[in-house]
Amino acid sequence: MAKNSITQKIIDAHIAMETRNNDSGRVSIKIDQTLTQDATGTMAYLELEAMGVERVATELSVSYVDHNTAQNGPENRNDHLYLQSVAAAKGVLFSRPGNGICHQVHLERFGVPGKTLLGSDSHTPTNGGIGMMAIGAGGLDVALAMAGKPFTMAYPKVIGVKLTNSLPPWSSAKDVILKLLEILSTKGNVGSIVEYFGDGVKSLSVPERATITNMGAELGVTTSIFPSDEKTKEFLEAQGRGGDWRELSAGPDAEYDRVIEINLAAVEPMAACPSSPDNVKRVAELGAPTVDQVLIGSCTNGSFRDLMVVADILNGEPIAENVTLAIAPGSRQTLEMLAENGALAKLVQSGARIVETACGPCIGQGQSPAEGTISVRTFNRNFAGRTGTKNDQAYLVSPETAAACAIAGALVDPRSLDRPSPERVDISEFHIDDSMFIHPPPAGTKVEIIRKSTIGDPPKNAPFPEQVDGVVVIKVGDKITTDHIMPAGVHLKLRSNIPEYAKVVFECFNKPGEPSFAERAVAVRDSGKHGVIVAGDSYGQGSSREHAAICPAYLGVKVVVAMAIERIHAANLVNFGILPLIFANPADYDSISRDDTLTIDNIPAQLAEGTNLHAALSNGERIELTHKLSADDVKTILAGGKLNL
Ligand code: MIC
Ligand code: SF4
Repeated sequence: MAKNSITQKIIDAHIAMETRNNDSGRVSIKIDQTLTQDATGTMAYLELEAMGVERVATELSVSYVDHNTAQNGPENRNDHLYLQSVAAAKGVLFSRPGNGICHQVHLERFGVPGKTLLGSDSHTPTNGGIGMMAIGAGGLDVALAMAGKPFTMAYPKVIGVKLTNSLPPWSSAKDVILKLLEILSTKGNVGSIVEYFGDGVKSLSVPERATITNMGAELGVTTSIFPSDEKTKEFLEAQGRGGDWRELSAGPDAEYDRVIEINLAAVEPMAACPSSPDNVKRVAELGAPTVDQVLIGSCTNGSFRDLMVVADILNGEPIAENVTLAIAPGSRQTLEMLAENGALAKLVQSGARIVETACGPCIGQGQSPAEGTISVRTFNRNFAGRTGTKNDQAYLVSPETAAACAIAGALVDPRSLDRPSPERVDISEFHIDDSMFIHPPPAGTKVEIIRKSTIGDPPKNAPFPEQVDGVVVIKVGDKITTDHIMPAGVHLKLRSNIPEYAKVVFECFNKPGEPSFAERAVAVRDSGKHGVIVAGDSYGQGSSREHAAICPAYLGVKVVVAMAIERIHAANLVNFGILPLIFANPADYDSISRDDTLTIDNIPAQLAEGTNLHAALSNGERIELTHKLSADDVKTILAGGKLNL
């Protein structure tokens, strides 16, 4: 327990009564606010409906439409209509398409220091920048929170990150989180919360802090959180919400499980190189390769501060002939303010293509790079293929570096531009216009929920079998992300249609002329056996998309065996009745191949007995598997998932 940390204070204020004195290593907390986005939200509200919930029980629940806004075909708009109508029916505030990316808009308009927020998106920790305990989860867990149920997580270890001094010109918040990713990497941090402290904190504005907590998701931690101080007060006052401010900081005697110190003054422009957010190098050492594309925006770097810096650096100067530059402002507030103060004109003068205030290219909705070219992005993820191009080379950088690359046409350190550093953006009044939110009508009002033909029901799952007669349908390596399991991009519009979406599970591993993963899994299922996925370390990194569990479950997968499974994905597997198991002896990973059998008998008895299970392989060898399931998780799995419960 990290005494007197911010984490501890928020947990103490939110601990659900029934979990007091429970030393299971888990804690359940009351959730004050929830957020959903359209790509995970349709399932979340279908699940809410399936649970028979009349009206949400939170202080505030917001449904954003920001992911699927391209509307190629009717599916996206069908989803929007469903989301808008179900929000009205269930008492949820609806943020219309065009209003901006959920995390940034929530920070601007609703984030409150000291409160808890559960969101069906892995970058929900963005609001940790304002001092919230903001956690990403699967849609079903968010639906349960909307229904008023507490959220259960591993009792967190707290990693204290001490920031000292202030950033030099040309370095910014993005470089700080890239530095931390270099230190902590994307794996091995499950169950921790990162808490920032030290005299360097006060040099960062709330949107800068939010860049850091946003990309903290890539560490695989539960969330990241900053104190709430004078800077937080200034931000809330500038958003016309001064009344939401309260001071929140760790005590001087706060205890952390581990402390890392970052001297901000020594932070240089950094880049996450292909194809992992923790493949971090200093931009200066990359040798200035030619760049084909620069993309600026996303929930990491789409703030007013970030785009003002970009406008200041570009200053209307034409971008290099060999690059294209696209900018997606993070919110309508930001776009309106850029339009009003003339910065937007400067960006357009430079040749920037302004795209919608939405996730857009970050989730592979357009702007895929050309083959074999370098794409420089201010986003948070560069997993292979996420851009929509095979063998892509995406580099993640700060807005300062991105702007410099657009001018130079190469991946350069912005300090090499040899020009005055951008001015600091301090703002005392944001443009407030909440007209793109739709408030739900009073409880009891009759609302018709609009369900077009592309909106299916969450699939039904049978109770878990007594014995797993498993067949290994796929064996994958380390750091498999949910983008590998359930690709987004052009398939994103299938999120409300499980039978169709399930066809592309593990698409990136399919080989031409061979049966796909989905076909192999269905063949196993139809033969009366059970699908098994075998994986290496850190399985299920990245997105909170529960489709990475729902679709495999739909195809008959019953067990995932890995060296380690990431938090949100492990919870999603449980929620949809898939047993997440870990090799007790990591060397056993080498004794299993695709198409082998894996038999586990007496599952209920073995799960009741403890954390070790015995399994038999095709060659008769017996191996030991372990799990980290709570008694409730076991109950959920045996029932065939949470909806069955
Ligand atoms: C992402 O950045 O991968 C997403 C798209 O925002 C996901 C959610 C999703 O898959 O819908 C996330 O981060 O959780
Ligand atoms: Fe949207 Fe990208 Fe942020 Fe995910 S990471 S919420 S896709 S902007």
